Amino acid sequence: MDKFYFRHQFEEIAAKRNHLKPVYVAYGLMNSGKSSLLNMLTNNIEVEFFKTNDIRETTENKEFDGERCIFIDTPGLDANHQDDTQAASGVRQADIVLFVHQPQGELEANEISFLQTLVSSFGEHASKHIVIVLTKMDKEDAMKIDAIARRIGEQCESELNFLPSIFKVSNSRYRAGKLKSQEVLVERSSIPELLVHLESLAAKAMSSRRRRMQDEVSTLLDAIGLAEQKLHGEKLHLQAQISQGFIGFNQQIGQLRAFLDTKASFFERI
Ligand SMILES: Nc1nc2c(ncn2[C@@H]2O[C@H](COP(=O)(O)OP(=O)(O)O)[C@@H](O)[C@H]2O)c(=O)[nH]1
Ligand SMILES: [Mg+2]
Repeated sequence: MDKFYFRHQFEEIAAKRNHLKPVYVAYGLMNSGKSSLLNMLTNNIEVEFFKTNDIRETTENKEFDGERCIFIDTPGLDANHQDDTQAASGVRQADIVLFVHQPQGELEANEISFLQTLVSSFGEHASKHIVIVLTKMDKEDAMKIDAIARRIGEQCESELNFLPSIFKVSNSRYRAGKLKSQEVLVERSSIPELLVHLESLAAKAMSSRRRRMQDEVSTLLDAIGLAEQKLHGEKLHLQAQISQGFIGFNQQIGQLRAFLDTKASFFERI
């Protein structure tokens, strides 16, 4: 940890202060339906804003600056570990995280480990900031999806000590409903329900953001204090080493001086 690290940390915290709107970030495995979900939530129904079916070529996040909120799409968690670390560093920008999962089964190990990062980042208020969204409910039997949702709830509770809200949605059904003006499909997609929940979270997001930033700043100041102490210790150690190194040198100089004095007195006597 050097001064560049600390400066970067401060800049990340400061960047968040600049967003005046709540920031939603979608995370999840590749192909889980993140980009499709964000297109629905941002009302990009006919023409997609977030590219779906994307072959993961870049690790860049993509941002939609809406009237009242900002939505950020991320590339996906499973390509390689390096990118997961990068994704995790973006967690600071998020007020609300949509953790997207396609319900073929329960949460996988790398999903749990990323959720762990998220839960620790939000601390005791994690449930107000992280929403688990199960997509593609049109593809599976409702009973099966209910069972998976229950299992995921258990995994979060037992492995992360975290009780999330879990929504089951269908992006395709919502899209079809909107395009054909079929309200029944729209309702049955459960996206409207999710939107209401997200709005209620956004209302509280700004005050939480202030509290989180204060926590982050004090954690950072503590880390700087520790680094300062460590440097001070290293300085004392170096000083001791240097003076230790001089002992031999001083002895040699002393011997030389004594020798020269003897020689000088010898010459004086001549
Ligand atoms: N049947 C169905 N397919 C979906 C749904 N959401 C996304 N998909 C499809 O799943 C694939 C991956 O979606 P995408 O949004 O690109 O996933 P991402 O990699 O997580 O961003 C695409 O072919 C989407 O059309 C859904 O709710 N139902
Ligand atoms: Mg995508």
